[in-house]
Amino acid sequence: MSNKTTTSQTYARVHKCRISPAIVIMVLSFLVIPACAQITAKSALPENKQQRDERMQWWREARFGMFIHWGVNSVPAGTYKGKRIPGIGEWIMERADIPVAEYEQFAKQFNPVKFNADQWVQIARNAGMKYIVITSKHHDGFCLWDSKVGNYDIMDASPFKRDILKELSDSCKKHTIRLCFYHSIMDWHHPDAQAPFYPNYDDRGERSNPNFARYVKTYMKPQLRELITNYGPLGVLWFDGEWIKDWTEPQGRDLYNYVRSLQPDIIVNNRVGKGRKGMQGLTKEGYFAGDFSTPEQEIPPTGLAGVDWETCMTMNDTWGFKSYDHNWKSLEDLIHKLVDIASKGGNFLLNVGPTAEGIIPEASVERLEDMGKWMAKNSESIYGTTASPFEKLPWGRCTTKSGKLYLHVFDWPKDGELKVPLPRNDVIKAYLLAHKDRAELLLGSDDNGNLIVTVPRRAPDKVNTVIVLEKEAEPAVTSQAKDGSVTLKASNAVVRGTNARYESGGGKDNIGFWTNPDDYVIWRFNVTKTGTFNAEVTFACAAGAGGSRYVLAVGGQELAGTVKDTGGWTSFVTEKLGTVKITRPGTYNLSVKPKTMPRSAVMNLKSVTLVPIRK
Ligand code: FHN
Repeated sequence: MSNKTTTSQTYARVHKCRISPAIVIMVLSFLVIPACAQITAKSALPENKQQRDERMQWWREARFGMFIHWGVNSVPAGTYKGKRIPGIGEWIMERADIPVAEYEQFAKQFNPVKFNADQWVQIARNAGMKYIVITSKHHDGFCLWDSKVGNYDIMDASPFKRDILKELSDSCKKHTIRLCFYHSIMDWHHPDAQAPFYPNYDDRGERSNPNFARYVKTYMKPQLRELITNYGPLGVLWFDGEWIKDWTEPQGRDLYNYVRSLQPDIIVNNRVGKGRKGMQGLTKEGYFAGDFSTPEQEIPPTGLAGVDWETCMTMNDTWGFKSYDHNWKSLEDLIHKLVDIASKGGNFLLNVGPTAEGIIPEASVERLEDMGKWMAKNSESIYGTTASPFEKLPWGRCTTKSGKLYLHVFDWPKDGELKVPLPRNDVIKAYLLAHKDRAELLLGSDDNGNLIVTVPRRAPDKVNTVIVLEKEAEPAVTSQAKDGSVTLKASNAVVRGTNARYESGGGKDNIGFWTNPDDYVIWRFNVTKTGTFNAEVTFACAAGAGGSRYVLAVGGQELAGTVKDTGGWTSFVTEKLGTVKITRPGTYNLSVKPKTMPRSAVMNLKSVTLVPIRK
């Protein structure tokens, strides 16, 4: 029997083998198991925070990936029977109401002889992309690999007869790019899935297929096993099409655990289950399967602390190739989007839609090459960075990495002065990231002590010039004691400024040499038990050296103090300055800043203690 079987036979063959009584029992057991499986699936792969952080690390540091939407839909390329079909190209089967048997004719024409996996991988790599997510199977059901589970694939249903995913897998290994697969849960070709819904293959979740569970068990899961075991290890499994009625959260959880049981360190997006909130893509409150959120064609308005998310976006208006869609985003727009997303702590998955010949459109290649040129000089400000500490910046965005702030200047200051809402003393030095010798830029401050960076008159890079601020080290975080108190010792403080410094020995264990009133002291501490606290300052001051006024600031509250003589630089006394309220658990900064220094020095500061007031 030739393998050129018709659709129903393609899958029926799989089905027919079940008629025997053993099969019946097996099917019944299958129906029973799922319920409990889902329950057990919930805890099939316990993982603590550290293990999860290790699994997610490469992905979080990568920040930039290539999405590839490719398949049979690139043959009609947006036109059907001479008519241009509106909307995204990969939906032509649904949008033009093309019957399965007719659509299969396009598969017979899908022969991408110009496909070159190395070339594609190089294009991604040179653009600065760290991973590739390709559509192993999109909604139209066509599979880009040699599947032994079904015949609607590149080997059996098209004249190409080369395993595209195999060639990509080999190339990604060669060029150290992570290969990831997009996989559609919705399937407009499979008789047990949405094929019977013709012409409304995607009825937005109205209709149900009584055999859908069989599609999941005998087709989708076995194909996922093929993809993970024969083409892996994979970076991410990027599910989609989960909005159909026949797909449920428990099935999503089960599939999540099934996939991770095949490759424990794989990462799975939040479209494996029903947790996604529409195109905004964030995961709903509550327990939903999936490792990261997936905003589509949009960027969250603000950073999302502690949330793993990735915006996927087209370079024109379609994911799959459309011969007449030339509405390409500009290079400036694409770089600004990459930076905007990184500044909010997210990843950018930028799409290409290759032609039916296997060519990535020139307009995409050009833009990726130019993005690569920018990344070649500035990728330090993208890879491994975290979200900006600033709400909004009028001239651009900011990304951070240990002790460094990367200021991404989109709108260059005409007066050559870049204003940064940051205390001048928090910054050691500033330089242009892409400048060959990283010459230091002049630092100043405005009347409020906020930083002003003097920059060249003309923007070195008109799209986005990155200025690096090397920050003073951040203080180590002090934890709250069991009794709820917080003791901030001088040894844990960080001094901002020139003269004051920590000194120890000879009765000293304090911040001393405080002869510059611009110098100030900072601590960082963590609170789990909130409440009202007495703020107590332990200090010493030699006779006649007192009188300096200072401010203790924490959590948006300020307490004023005046240093009195204590009789010697090591005669420490503790003084209650006042009370402060800490209403929310979290990590806080506390600073002690002089306002005046009438004598030669401010004080020797030993510690600040926050003592909880018992109700
Ligand atoms: O329907 C798909 C669409 O074709 C494309 O794959 C995008 C990419 O994220 N996802 C779905 C629409 O949300």
